[in-house]
Amino acid sequence: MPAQEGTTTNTLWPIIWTGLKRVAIKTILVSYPDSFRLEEAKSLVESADYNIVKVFTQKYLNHSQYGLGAGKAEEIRDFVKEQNNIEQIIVDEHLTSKQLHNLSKLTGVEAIDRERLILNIFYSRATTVEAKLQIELAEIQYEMPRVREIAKMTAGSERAGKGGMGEYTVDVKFRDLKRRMNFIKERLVEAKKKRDLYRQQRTRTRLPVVSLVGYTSSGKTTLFNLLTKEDKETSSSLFTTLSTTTRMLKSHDGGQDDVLLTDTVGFISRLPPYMIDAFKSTLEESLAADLILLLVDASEDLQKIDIKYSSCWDVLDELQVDRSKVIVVLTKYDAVDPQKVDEIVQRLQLNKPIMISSKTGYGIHKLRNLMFARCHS
Ligand SMILES: Nc1nc2c(ncn2[C@@H]2O[C@H](COP(=O)(O)OP(=O)(O)OP(=O)(O)O)[C@@H](O)[C@H]2O)c(=O)[nH]1
Ligand SMILES: [Mg+2]
Repeated sequence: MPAQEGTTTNTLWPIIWTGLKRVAIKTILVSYPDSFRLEEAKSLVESADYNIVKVFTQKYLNHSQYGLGAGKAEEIRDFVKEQNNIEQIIVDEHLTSKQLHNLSKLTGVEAIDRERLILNIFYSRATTVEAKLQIELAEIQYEMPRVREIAKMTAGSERAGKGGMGEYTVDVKFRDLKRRMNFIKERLVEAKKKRDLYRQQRTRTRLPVVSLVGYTSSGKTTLFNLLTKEDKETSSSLFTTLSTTTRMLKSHDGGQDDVLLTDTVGFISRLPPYMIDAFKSTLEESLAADLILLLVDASEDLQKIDIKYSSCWDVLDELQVDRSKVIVVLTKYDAVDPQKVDEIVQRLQLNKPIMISSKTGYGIHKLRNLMFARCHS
């Protein structure tokens, strides 16, 4: 591929380079009445640094015209008019371009869906070149089916070849996206080769690898920092970590029995397959470990724990992880009502529950010993 391909993004893909404005955009959130979905949607919006002015809920977000029902859409239009400062509507579901366009037209403000919101968070958080490429790939996969849809909607109103979305322009845009996608895929393959090489070198030194995986915000990086004395960013926002970090973990008796510890991107429910796909190489690296610690935030309520736990297994199964390599670790023990522990253990059907607190150090010594024992057995 010619070198300048990597720099064409500016005109081809303006959203990526515009990124997120750091000023809090005044937003309306439309989500479901069920508390898990609603709370998670709120956390996502807050993680993107948007300011939620009002929340509207709807049992179904699959109505053909706007996603939400026409009555609710009109209610939102009236609210936007009345407030006069709303800049954006976020709908907590996958919507088509047509539905977003209709909603935007009705209310007079930009409308985005859950996937665009997650992509925005990913993009604002990505720090490595590889993570940025993975996100751009997901972004292209999100956008490609929409190019033709938008073209259909604007057909007749713009002339072909004049910068509108005529047939010719659509073909050009489609071809550009495809070319960019292939270019990114090649770059990602190169990056993967490099990482494979590092991994082979590590294999030669025969150091076992332990990976921390789990739902976003389950406490992976906090535990990683505690064990490796690193200072990686942690926060209550979702998707704080988007790339993989590996560090050596020294055994107490020094030298031979060291292991490598890996921290990586977190999971979330209702993540479309193309997004899992985009992060596949990052995740595969972690999942090729000798031991996988699946972290579960035990401080939350049972329903949340349940949903998040099964979402994690969905991703692990999708990536064909060997279940016998996985050990479940309940985190944030300091914030759990001790009476609740039994209920969690029962609900998740755990055999030998491991509980830790990275805050107080509870259970950390035991976990360390278990890791070393499993890796060197
Ligand atoms: N009370 C308590 N809070 C914790 C503990 N471990 C982590 N946290 C908090 O949980 C939040 C998320 O922690 P992170 O370590 O960033 O979680 P993560 O799994 O790396 O999250 P992502 O990178 O977004 O996937 C932070 O606010 C931490 O301070 C713990 O043992 N006890
Ligand atoms: Mg993290």
